[in-house]
Amino acid sequence: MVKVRLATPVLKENEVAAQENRVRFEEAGVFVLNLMSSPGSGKTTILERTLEHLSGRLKVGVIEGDIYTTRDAERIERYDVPVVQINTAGTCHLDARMIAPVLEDFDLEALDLLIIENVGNLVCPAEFDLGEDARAVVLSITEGNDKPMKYPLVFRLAQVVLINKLDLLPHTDCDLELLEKDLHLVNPELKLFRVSARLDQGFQPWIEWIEEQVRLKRHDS
Ligand SMILES: Nc1nc2c(ncn2[C@@H]2O[C@H](COP(=O)(O)OP(=O)(O)OP(=O)(O)O)[C@@H](O)[C@H]2O)c(=O)[nH]1
Ligand SMILES: [Mg+2]
Repeated sequence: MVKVRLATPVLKENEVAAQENRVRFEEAGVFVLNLMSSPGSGKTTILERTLEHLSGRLKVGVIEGDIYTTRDAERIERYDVPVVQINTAGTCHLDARMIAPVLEDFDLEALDLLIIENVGNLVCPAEFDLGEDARAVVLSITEGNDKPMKYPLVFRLAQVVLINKLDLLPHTDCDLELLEKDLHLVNPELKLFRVSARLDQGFQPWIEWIEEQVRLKRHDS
């Protein structure tokens, strides 16, 4: 039998760093959301719409995780919120040790919400706790109905799934009811929101969910 030893220490180290981040977030009373998906599902577009909806309501900071470029951070900068880019230089996910140093770049105490856009990848980011309060996965309907069953971990560890690109429904073979049924088979606790980031549709329940989490976090701290 082949023994695999490498992953355990890496993940253990990550857990220690994630716990330190969590303590920092608790002290600051900031609600931290880890936004994950395959490449191109619409994380940044959803983030843009979310920032528009939350403008004047919550103080939001953003960490953008990307392998090489600063393109997503440049898109977010236009919304006049503090944003920091992390380039992972080839690594397929963010980890807790990458997050810790960039927290110095924010006035965390002044923020209500910190959104971390993870690297586009449905597999690796799921393995790495960043110290966040909640995970939201974006799943666009063009990716195929089988994704919840083929990549269950990311959905199992999430609290929310945003089913995106609803405007494209007539052009796909997506069965929305079946997709939602499979998501709930993988994780019965998941909150599901149907949205079209392009048309800015379906965002109200998502925004209300965020505002409720921020309120709860303030009371906890
Ligand atoms: N039709 C349609 N297109 C969308 C929607 N949301 C995003 N897109 C498009 O999908 C493409 C990818 O969107 P992004 O927001 O950059 O996706 P992402 O998940 O941030 O991508 P990575 O950061 O590269 O993983 C862009 O061309 C968007 O305009 C939507 O609701 N409907
Ligand atoms: Mg993006």
